[in-house]
Parts: sequence; structure tokens; C-alpha cells
Amino acid sequence: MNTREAVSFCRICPAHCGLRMTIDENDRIIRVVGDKENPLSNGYVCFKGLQAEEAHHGPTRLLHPLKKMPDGRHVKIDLEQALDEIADIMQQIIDIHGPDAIAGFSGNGAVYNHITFSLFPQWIQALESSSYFSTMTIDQPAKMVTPFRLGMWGAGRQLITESQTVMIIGSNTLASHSTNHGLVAAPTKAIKKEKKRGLKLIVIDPRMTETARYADVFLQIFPGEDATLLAGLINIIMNNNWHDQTFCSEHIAPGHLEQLRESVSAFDLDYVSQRAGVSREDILSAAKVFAEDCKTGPVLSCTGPSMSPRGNLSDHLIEVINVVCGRFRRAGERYMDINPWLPAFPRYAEVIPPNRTWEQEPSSRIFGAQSLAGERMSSTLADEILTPGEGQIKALINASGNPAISMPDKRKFANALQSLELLVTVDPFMTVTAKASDYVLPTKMMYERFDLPLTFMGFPIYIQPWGQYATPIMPPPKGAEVVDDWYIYWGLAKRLGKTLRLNGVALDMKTAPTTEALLDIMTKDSLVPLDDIKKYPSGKIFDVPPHFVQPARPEADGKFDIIPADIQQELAEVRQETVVHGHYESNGTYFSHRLSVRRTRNVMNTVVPQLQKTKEQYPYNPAWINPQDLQAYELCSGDKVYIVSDHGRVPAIVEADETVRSGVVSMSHGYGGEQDSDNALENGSSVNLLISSSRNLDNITAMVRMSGIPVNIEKRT
Ligand SMILES: Nc1nc2c(c(=O)[nH]1)N[C@H]1C(S)=C(S)[C@@H](COP(=O)(O)OP(=O)(O)OC[C@H]3O[C@@H](n4cnc5c(=O)[nH]c(N)nc54)[C@H](O)[C@@H]3O)O[C@H]1N2
Ligand SMILES: Nc1nc2c(c(=O)[nH]1)N[C@H]1C(S)=C(S)[C@@H](COP(=O)(O)OP(=O)(O)OC[C@H]3O[C@@H](n4cnc5c(=O)[nH]c(N)nc54)[C@H](O)[C@@H]3O)O[C@H]1N2
Ligand code: SF4
Ligand SMILES: [Mo]
Repeated sequence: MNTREAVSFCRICPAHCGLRMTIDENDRIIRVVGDKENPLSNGYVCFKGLQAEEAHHGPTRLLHPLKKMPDGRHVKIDLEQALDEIADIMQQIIDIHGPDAIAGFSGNGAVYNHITFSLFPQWIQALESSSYFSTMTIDQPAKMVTPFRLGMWGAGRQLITESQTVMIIGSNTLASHSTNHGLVAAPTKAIKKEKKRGLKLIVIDPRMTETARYADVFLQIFPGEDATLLAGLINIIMNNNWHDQTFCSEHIAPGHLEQLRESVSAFDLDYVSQRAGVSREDILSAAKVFAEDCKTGPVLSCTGPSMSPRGNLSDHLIEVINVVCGRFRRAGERYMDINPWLPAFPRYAEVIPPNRTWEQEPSSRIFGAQSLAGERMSSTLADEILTPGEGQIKALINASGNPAISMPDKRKFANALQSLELLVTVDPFMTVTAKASDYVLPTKMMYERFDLPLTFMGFPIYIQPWGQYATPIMPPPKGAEVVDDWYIYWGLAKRLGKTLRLNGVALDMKTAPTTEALLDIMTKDSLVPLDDIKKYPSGKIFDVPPHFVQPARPEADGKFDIIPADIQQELAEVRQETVVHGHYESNGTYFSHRLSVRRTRNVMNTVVPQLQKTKEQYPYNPAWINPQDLQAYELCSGDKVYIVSDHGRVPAIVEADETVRSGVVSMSHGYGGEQDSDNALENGSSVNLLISSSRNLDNITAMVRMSGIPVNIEKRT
């Protein structure tokens, strides 16, 4: 058999591992290995990336557009016909209800699809609709609040790789390859290297995670208690004068440091230790290692604190530690976290002052949620669809997401989807959301398209000037009618008489552009010309001219607002809460445990039903519980239980796990089916049935309580 070799990079998560594939004469992937030539990942690859063969050629992949018939069956439809029909319905809805009645949901699949990630929000804008939603606002919306409430440092935080310490809060980056730490590619090897260099690692997590195993100080906190612990840490740092006094005097408004001291003073060691469930010694040790022993290195966080109650407050306090300890890059320092496919832009050692953007925009009729960075809050999407009145959403275009499974309050969300006049899903698989859709438009998969890496609002995701250009290494399966995602949005805009803009350029709306032409537009001002990036199929760390942090500009007089009135007030509220561990009140009922979010290394969000091999290995969603707690309930691994919250009950199968702290049930998301089953083996337990999207919402973002949820473990007989 004739075979050929090809290289590309995986786009399931931001690690973007280089892969080497063997492809047979029928254009099928027959072997996948890590690409040792890839300077970012050096041959590292994970189980998820290795499923490329099944994902591209497996039986569950959709190869034709589908339309739902009145009897509920989906039948094949020609793509142009489908686009005609969808555009017609959209136009009718716009004529009657206005453009806001058309909503777009950008799912996690769009994040790793270079053009779609930029073009889809532009498409919503071109329709003149403000109803743009994305997974960003159900993931870490707090990170869209803090920079505008506290202020931002123009030159960014110090990186792990150039620091003495790092404090990682609620992120298991060694399994999740989270974007937030710089150690996205081959993270275990990376952390070992940093530890060998002398990095002091502090981890705060209810689980002794893969990441926590490398920690010098590990605080095994109760989920939901970050704000208390952080206030306690700030209190210790300030009392010992371990903060960076020079940085503070230059960049914090007069009087604010004293106000901060005052606001955290009630978070004394005894109180914090009791509430967080962490010993006094360990808390002191974390503060001392971070702020006294080490003078460089950031506090970083991801979904853990953000999904717990008061995520905005926690995120603010995290960044306050970075500010008071001055954990930012200073003028004259060289930096290497540069995206070669983006334009060069200077970074200044100055505060970009807070502007509380949300206060200048109208708030939603649902829970008064604010819009942030041009996005509406996904936690309100179901109610925006279900609530009659001005602004009610009638059509939803689901771009690369599976919100029927991923959104909290699963039943409410299902009702919302059901009540839409038009639901369109753009996805290569027949997900639960696709099954509920009027039209399902499948797309090319990652190894069939031209592409570039993830770009994320100027975030330094990759800590070196790494770049790679993906070319199609094979065509889509024979007979398939699949297109690049962008073509669908272009095709609909064209029919609706709208002009799309990409990277500031108005697109030709008569003749469809090519993907390559769109990537040219995306990189028109790039630091490294795209043609140079194309020369290195395994990617390259480019030899860009040295970049140095510039001194503050003379006109820069911004200051951090470390303790605005709303933060002061929330801190006071937290201090007044009564928490008795093991006896949690929620909506009038008492619960013994707290449910804690987590991800697992080999499963990506809602992907399980789509991939047979993944499903065989990870058929259900275990409830990981400390063995002592299981013993107390006379339960063993594999026993069936119900996990019960104030909102719902889900069947689950328990699994003894010493890494989970006592008093906590640790469960992942992404499981569940069209129907809610009483059998945890059927589609796996859906934690989103346990979560109300009407109660326990955070301020500003209406972020839902997705971690630290009071639950009971009910034995089944
Ligand atoms: N309870 C609970 N709920 C959660 C979370 C939690 O921790 N707990 N996590 C939340 C978070 S952080 C997130 S990001 C969301 C994720 O929510 P979603 O984005 O809704 O879920 P995914 O499973 O990531 O869906 C991605 C979809 O994109 C498709 N896809 C992949 N590549 C492409 C492509 O190139 N084109 C197209 N068109 N489709 C593609 C995949 O087949 C998949 O169906 O879930 C959230 N929900
Ligand atoms: N394998 C895999 N990788 C993924 C994903 C996946 O589904 N699978 N999803 C991707 C997505 S969409 C995202 S957003 C990122 C997320 O990336 P991460 O945030 O790093 O994801 P997790 O591994 O779930 O880490 C969250 C950690 O928070 C802890 N935690 C829970 N509640 C609390 C709390 O109240 N306080 C504190 N301090 N900790 C808490 C959990 O125990 C867990 O270890 O991962 C991405 N990568
Ligand atoms: S870590 Fe796994 S899923 Fe993420 S890019 Fe690498 S191979 Fe793909
Ligand atoms: Mo996410």
C-alpha cells in the first residue's frame, strides 16, 4: 500500500501539539504520533489528539447538511438550499422582531479555528445584533471584569519561566493544558524543568491534582472559599510588609493601600483557616514563600475560583496580590511571548486605568447582567430565549458548541432550545444540540483545512515566538458535502445583504474568498510574513528582533483601583457569612458536601458520545470522593448513588479518590444525553442538572454557581 507522511498541529486544545500522520492511498489517517521536529511540543501528544483517525473517518462524523422534518427526523439537504432557507427564516425574524432576536453562540470548537473565532462575532455584528454569546462567559467571565475594575499592567505579568515562584489557584494545567500559565505544551516536562531550576510552586485546589503533586506548598481548600483565603493571604502579606512598597507607591492611588489593609483585617488566620479548611501553618507558609522568600512570580488561576460563588471577587483579589507584590514586567525587560502572526505592538510599563466598561452599557433584562467586551452573558441565554418581551431571542446559531449539554440548568436550557423559531448547529458531529436543531451544517475537520494557531486578545499563550501554518493534509471523505466554517457565515451574510469585515478588511460579498486569502487578511500586518511561517511545516520558534518593555509614557498617570467600594462591600459580606462545613444551607435545605468542578485528562468537554474509543474507555462520569467519606456512607468504588443539590438529582457512580479532600465530591461536566436517564451508565451523569441558572448568581456577570455547590450523597438501594 502506498502511504505518505504529513505533519500538522492538533487543535483540540491550546497546547497545539505537533503531530505526524501516516495517510494511506484512500486519504485516511492510519497512524498518528507526536512530531519530534515540532519545537513547541517536541513529540508530546495526548490521548485526545491520538483519536484523529476516528474523528476524521469514524462512523459518527456528519458528511452532509441536514434539515429537521416536521416528524423530527433529519434528512439530507443541499448546502446552498439550506443556506437559502436559513437566511429566509432569519430575514423574517429580523423583519418582525429586529436583529437582536438573532443570537450567536460561539462554542469551544470555534476557539481553535483561527478564522471562525474572529469571523463569527463579526457576523453577528454585521447583522446589527447585540446577541453574541460564547463559552468565555460561562468559563471565566471574571477575567472580563477584573481588568476593567482594577486596571491592567501594560507589560503583562511575570511569566512562570522567568520567576522564583508561582501560585496556581484552581487550575490543573498539567491535565487541562490551560492557556493561563504559559506552560501549555508538554506541561509536565515544563514544570519539572522549572522546578529543577528552583521554582517554588504553590497550589490551591480541593484536589491533590497532577499539578499539585509538584507543589512546594499545597493548600487543599474547600471549593468556594478562595475569596476568604485570598483576603487572608493579603492580610498576612500587608501585616508583614512583604508587599512591593516601591511599586505600590508608584501605581496605587494614595490611601488605597491603607483601605485594603483595613478591608482584609478581619480575615485573621483563625477565621480563614477554619473557613478554607486549611491549617494556619500552611497558609502562613504559602504567604511567606510567595511574598517574602520570593520576589518574582505571579498568582494565576483558571476555572476553579471562577466557577465558584463570588468568582469576580476572587479574581479581583488574585490580581490584587499581583499588584501589591508588583509581579509585573518592568521597563527594559526583554520578553519573548510574541505571536509571530500578529503585528508587533509595544508594551509599556504603565497602568492601563480601570474604566468599569459595563457601567456605560445597558444591562440585560435578565438578572441585570452586564455586557462585557461585546459579549452578553451565556448564563442568561436560556432566559433571554424563554422570556417574552422586547429583545426576546427567536433564533440561535450555534457555532461549534454543544450548549444542550455544556450549559448549566440543563432542563431550562433544553426548553429554551425547544422554544426557538430557528436553531442552527454548525458542527462536524451529531451532538445533542445538533439533534435539537432545525438545520445541522457539518464542516471540514482540522486536518482538512488551512489554519493558524489560537489568538486570544493579545494574551501571551505561547512563551516564545512560535508559529505554525496548517495546510490540509488530506481532503474530506469522498462524497462529503462539508465546507470551512467561515463559508457558512459568509454565505448567510451574502444572502442577507450584509458585508462581513475581517481584521478591518471588508470582504468581497459576491465571490467567496478562499481560506488562504482570509488567512492572508488575518496576518496582513504580521511581525513575521506569513510566507516565512509557511516555510516550516513543523512550526518554528522565530528569530524575531528583541522586544523590550518600554518605559511608561509621559502622559500615563493611571493607577490601580485595588479596593473599589463594591469590592469593599463584598468582602464585608463574605466576612459576615456563617459557614459550617458539612452542614451547608442552600435554598432552605441542608447538604453535607460541596461539588467541585474538574476536567479529566483524556476527555474534552462534551466529546464522549462522538468517539467510540473514548466512550469505551470513559463511558460514565464518576463522582470522585475521598475514601474516608465513602466509608462513612458504607460505599465502595462502583456503587450507585444519587448526587442531590437544591435544584436536581443525578444518578452517579462513586469512585474512591484519595486526592479529593474529605467533604468534597469532585465531578467533571460534559456528560448527559437528550433525555435524562436514571442510569448513570447510559450517558454519564450530567452535573448541569444540579445547577440553577436563576439562583446564586455572581454580580455583573450573572455567572452561575458551577463549583462549591452544596450536595448530598444519597445511597441507592
Ligand atoms: N457544569 C459545568 N459546565 C461547564 C463547565 C464546567 O466545568 N462545569 N465548563 C464550561 C466551559 S469552561 C466550557 S468552555 C463549555 C464548553 O462548552 P461547548 O463549547 O458547548 O462544548 P464542547 O464540547 O467544547 O463543544 C465543542 C463543539 O465543537 C465541535 N467542533 C470542534 N471543532 C470544530 C470545528 O472546527 N468547527 C465546528 N463547527 N465545530 C467544531 C465539537 O464537535 C463539539 O461539538 O462548557 C462549560 N460548561
Ligand atoms: N483534558 C481536557 N483539557 C481541557 C478541557 C477538557 O475538558 N479536558 N477543557 C478546556 C477548557 S474549555 C478549559 S476552560 C480549560 C480549563 O482549565 P483548568 O481550569 O485548568 O481546568 P481543570 O483541570 O478543571 O482545573 C480546575 C481545578 O479547579 C479546582 N477547583 C474546583 N473548585 C475550586 C474552587 O472553588 N477553588 C479552587 N481553588 N479550586 C477549585 C478543581 O479541583 C480543578 O483541579 O481546560 C481546557 N482543557
Ligand atoms: S494536549 Fe492533546 S488535545 Fe491538546 S493539542 Fe496536544 S494532542 Fe491535542
Ligand atoms: Mo472553557
